[in-house]
Amino acid sequence: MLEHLTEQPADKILMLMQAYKSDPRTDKIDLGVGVYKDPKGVTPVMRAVKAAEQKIWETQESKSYTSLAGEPMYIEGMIKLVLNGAVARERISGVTTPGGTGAIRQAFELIKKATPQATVWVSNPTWPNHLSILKYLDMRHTAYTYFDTATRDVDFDGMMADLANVKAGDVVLLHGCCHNPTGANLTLEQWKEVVALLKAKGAVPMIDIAYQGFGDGLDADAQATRLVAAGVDECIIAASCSKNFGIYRERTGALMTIARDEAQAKLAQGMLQFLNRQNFSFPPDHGARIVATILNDDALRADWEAELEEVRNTMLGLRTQLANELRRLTNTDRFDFIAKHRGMFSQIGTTPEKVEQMRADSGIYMVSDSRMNIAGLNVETVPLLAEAIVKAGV
Ligand code: PLP
Ligand code: TYF
Repeated sequence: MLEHLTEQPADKILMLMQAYKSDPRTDKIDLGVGVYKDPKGVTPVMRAVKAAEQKIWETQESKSYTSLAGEPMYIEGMIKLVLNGAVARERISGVTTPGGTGAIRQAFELIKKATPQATVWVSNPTWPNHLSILKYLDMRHTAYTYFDTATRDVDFDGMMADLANVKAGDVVLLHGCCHNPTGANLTLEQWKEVVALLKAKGAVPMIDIAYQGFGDGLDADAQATRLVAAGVDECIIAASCSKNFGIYRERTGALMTIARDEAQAKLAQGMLQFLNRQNFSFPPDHGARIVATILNDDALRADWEAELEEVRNTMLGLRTQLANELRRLTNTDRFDFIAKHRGMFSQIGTTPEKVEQMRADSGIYMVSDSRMNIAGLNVETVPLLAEAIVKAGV
């Protein structure tokens, strides 16, 4: 049997992680995989997460099964965190999923079940796993223009021109904030235009929100998602807690749908639970319980929000420092976009050859599409990166 298997394409981001590990240089700089690192290069367990785990350890009396949707306090907490009342509760359905990726996977399966002919539109570029899962599920998909490689901003005219071709029932996947890999995001005004277009076309927006709190703040980063959810009849939201709670390996996400009315929301809830049952039955609980514990305890929540703000501001500080350094070295404003981008990533817009040159010459690891993880830097390494960028002639 196993001899019939074929080798599958590897994930270039995960391959880069391995390459970095096996590089013997001590002054190498890891700007690859999207994991937050503090100035010492450590991905810390957040204080509120430790405290919540202790509370759970002290009070939990059973580890029996929860329910197919997972812990209700978690689902309610996530609905509030992401949507904060933007849509009537009875129109929302939700389940716990293994990470944001689990939510994306189940969302695609739900689309396939409901409207097998629908085309899923993804930004060009997008997170590689979006495409990989769509291909794996054999679903129709196509790309819409997103990034302008000259300005390193969103090519909004190009995006709207492409989205003018969506058909009723098509699904348009949008990054709720902190676009991965580019770092370039729509303004709220532009989001409003997208909502109006999708509504006019009868298309269904699907929001992937994996970095809430990493861009402009917890509420600011959810504004676009809330605007979309409130502005259309139906919507799908895949949320991840991996980054903003720093619980990557716990695999904690949520899939939510917004339906036209309560009756359709019940149908959707049934399908979400059915999909969980087919794929893994009960969703993982530990991470979801940590999140629910933090969101429902005033002191833990305040501490989590404070630490998340520290994380966000650290990345913003690094962005400003790098943009200033490049301004000084090049005597131009060509790299000012780095300070304008939001989230962990910026795509600096250069060739794979120049990315490779920076790796070979300076031990700088960024993804071949020239995406760098800002959190991989610190105050000391920013000038080294700036020099390497200039030396490579980016
Ligand atoms: N969506 C995007 C755009 C991401 O960058 C990630 C990152 O890991 C995810 C979803 C899913 O994250 P996870 O499955 O680790 O929660
Ligand atoms: O884009 C990133 O780097 C993060 C982490 O298969 C990640 O989203 C990367 C690749 C992958 C899973 C997660």
